[in-house]
Amino acid sequence: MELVIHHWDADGIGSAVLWSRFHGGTFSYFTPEIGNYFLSQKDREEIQRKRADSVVLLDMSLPEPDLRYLNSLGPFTAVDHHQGSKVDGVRTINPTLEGKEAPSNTRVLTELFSLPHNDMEYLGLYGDNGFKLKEDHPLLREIREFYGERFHRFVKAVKIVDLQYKTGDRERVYSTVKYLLERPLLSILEKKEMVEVEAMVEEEIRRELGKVRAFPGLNFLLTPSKFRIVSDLTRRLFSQTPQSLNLVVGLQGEFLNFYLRTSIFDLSPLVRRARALGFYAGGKKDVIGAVVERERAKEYLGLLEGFLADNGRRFELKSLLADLF
Ligand SMILES: [Mn+2]
Repeated sequence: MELVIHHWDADGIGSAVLWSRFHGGTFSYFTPEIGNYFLSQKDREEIQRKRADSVVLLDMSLPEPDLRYLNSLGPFTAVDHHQGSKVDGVRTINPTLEGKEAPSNTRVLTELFSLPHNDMEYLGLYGDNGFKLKEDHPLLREIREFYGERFHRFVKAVKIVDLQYKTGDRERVYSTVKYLLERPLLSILEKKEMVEVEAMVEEEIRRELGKVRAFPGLNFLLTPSKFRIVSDLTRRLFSQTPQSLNLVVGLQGEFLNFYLRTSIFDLSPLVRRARALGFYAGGKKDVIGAVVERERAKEYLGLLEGFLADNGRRFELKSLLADLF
């Protein structure tokens, strides 16, 4: 049995399908705890229990120690298109590391296997890029040409596939891989169990938004939801109050998921500072997201408070989360 470890989003799901279809054989599927771009101790135990003959990692840039760990289990290959560093001794296929264009991992696999253009390729391509492609972008034109009058149904199907992980339920992600191994992408629109997720996620977002605490210059929400909607919640708040700090904290097992969005100053120095301190953080100018071990939550909040103070805004963030400590 080969263990396919893949990202939980549309590109990761499409990649898992392409990989197993092309190679044939028996596969088991695994995605790290949703929201974590690393392997937790629990993840490692589950992977080890599977006793796979070989392991492949698709569409996920894991930290070097995790790559070394997977490599130590037996034959291991990583296929990816994210920025990252090449780890010596780990078989890696990643055109991005060679400075080549790779808009999705499903496209990397399609080219690697010399396949004709296909549904899974476009699932990943649109899942990763669709929302940011301008009307006249060549990729978008290519997809429109491929689907013709079915284009709108395609877009909807990608959205449905991509939404499954938002429930926080990995089983839904695995079911989607299995479904797509057997049936065409667009048929997912007739599958009630898949389509219902859209309304479930929307309802959860609305319910959680009702709990936001508004302070002068700050919107704060601590959400216990098992849904992976912290970034969506932050984006919704930001769209209403871009001039405030919009901070959402999600409870995620033994971790806390922090998201901060604002337009009042550039957050990218904060992203760099957080990473330098060893936090799993990412983001850009107007957003920073981080997954933080509970024991380091105070330290992370201290970092935020310090950065905000340097920019002339004083907030007592630690007191907002006092219940957790
Ligand atoms: Mn991807």
